[in-house]
Amino acid sequence: MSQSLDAVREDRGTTERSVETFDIRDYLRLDLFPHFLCPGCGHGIALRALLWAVHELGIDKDGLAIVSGIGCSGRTGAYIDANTYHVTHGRPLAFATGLALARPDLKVIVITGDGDCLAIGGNHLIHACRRNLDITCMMLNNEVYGMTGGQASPTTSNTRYTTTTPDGSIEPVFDACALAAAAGAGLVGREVTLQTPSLKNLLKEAIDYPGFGFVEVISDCTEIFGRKNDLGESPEMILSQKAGMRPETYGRVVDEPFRPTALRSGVLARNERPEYGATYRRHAAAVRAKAEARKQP
Ligand SMILES: Cc1ncc(C[n+]2csc(CCOP(=O)(O)OP(=O)(O)O)c2C)c(N)n1
Repeated sequence: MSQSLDAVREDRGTTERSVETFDIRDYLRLDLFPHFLCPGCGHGIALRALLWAVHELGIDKDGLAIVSGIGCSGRTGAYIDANTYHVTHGRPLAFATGLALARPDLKVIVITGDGDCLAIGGNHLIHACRRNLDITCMMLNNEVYGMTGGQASPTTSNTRYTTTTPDGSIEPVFDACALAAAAGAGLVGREVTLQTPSLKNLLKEAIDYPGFGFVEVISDCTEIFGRKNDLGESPEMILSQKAGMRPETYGRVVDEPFRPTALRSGVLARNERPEYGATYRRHAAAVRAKAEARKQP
């Protein structure tokens, strides 16, 4: 057994939060373990990166609100020992919008999947980006509807086999980051799970950003998608995802909306503009003041 977090801090004589003091168990509902993810699923790595980012930012668990939709991706939220809301399929951003407006004191983080966020929830995504409300959205892209047995999603790559594309998918895919940037998200980025420290840093930047931060995590569904497409085990899948990335130094620009092959990683777009919650509260205060003034004799 490793030392408790407090004991480690005491040893170091510091409250600084770093990788040495990060014990993921401090952020998990261990009574829910064993978890339900398949061996090799990338979603667990993304969850670790997210909690590591939360730890390094020093976010108090009581002040953290995790909102997730339905899917293997959404289910990961249930394991986090914080305020968690597991809402209907496709709606975590709609729920999070209300929560962030009503409780600006909370750090609101959405965990969603490519199906949850881009298919049934696509409408909510573009409007969340448009508003630029202070929410972080971590979208786990495994190219498939994992939880329901492997149907095609809006990010299923061309020619890939799924239960709904038995002869190979022929639909063009969404580039989620291009979509989010075009719809006005304040900060947009992408990372593969293999680069866990980089993913953690990207998530830190998105969480810290006062506005809508969208992070696409290239995850892997080894058991269903990988098996059906003969992509090997998790290590092979993760390595080929990394090999498919273009280095960030190619430019901090988003890809074509319908990407042909490779993707870029890192921070891909910044769209600095006012955060909607503050604008909303100022507007509401002005409306209230006007109403009060009208009441005066
Ligand atoms: C209204 C509604 N429609 C459909 C479903 C069935 N359903 C559950 S999860 C899911 C897809 C999830 O896929 P994704 O968001 O990519 O997450 P993953 O499981 O791959 O992590 C679907 C279609 C549902 N639960 N509710």
